[in-house]
Amino acid sequence: AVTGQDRLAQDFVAFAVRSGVLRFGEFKTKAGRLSPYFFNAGLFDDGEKLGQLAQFYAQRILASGVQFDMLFGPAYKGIPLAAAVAIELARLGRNVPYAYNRKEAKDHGEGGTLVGAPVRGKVLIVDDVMSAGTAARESIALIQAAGATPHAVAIALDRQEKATENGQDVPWSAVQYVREKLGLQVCAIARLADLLLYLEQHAGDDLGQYHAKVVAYRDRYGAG
Ligand code: OMP
Repeated sequence: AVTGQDRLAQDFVAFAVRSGVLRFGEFKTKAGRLSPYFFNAGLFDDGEKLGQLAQFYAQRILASGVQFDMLFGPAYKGIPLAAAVAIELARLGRNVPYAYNRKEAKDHGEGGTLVGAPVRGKVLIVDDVMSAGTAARESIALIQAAGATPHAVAIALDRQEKATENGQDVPWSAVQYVREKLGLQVCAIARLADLLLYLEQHAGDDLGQYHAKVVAYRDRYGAG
């Protein structure tokens, strides 16, 4: 075994590749970068994959020791994630409330933009990927507006790349910013470093060719 290897992260990268969620080629990110890899959590698209994904999140969350009173899933992709993780945590004996937001406020019926349990206490945001951190900042603002404490973020993949501010690259990553400047705990099932280790260990097969491309991407856009 390689030192520093994180079993859960390696198993997760393998699962994401097998599921077609983690792909290699040429992709444009939200920040406009040309990336040799892309992680599309929307492709965990059947009950079995979603259930397995929830197990990875729940294991990472519980092993991290992070404190939380409830889960919050940001619209849209965070909604099934938070729901699935809530089910898995309950199955493991840790039943907590969960809530999510709508993108459009309703002006009839129950009204408002928040759905589910009342948002209070220490909130754990469950989201897919953190690149530049735009999505995380929106969730933090919503939780604060509800009078609760955004305490932590659980994500599947930390791309470990430079965040952008007003269209400019800054030297730190979104995860570093959320941790150090906003004071939230962040737990990621896997990081770019785990993905690189996975590619290194598959040097002999089809995926091996992408190792150098991902290294070049990290050298250009990687944080810290
Ligand atoms: P930020 O809001 O900038 O942190 O970017 C996170 C979002 O980028 C995700 O919610 C996705 O919409 C998208 N994304 C991925 O889903 N997977 C990737 O591998 C890369 C991105 C991205 O565009 O940076």
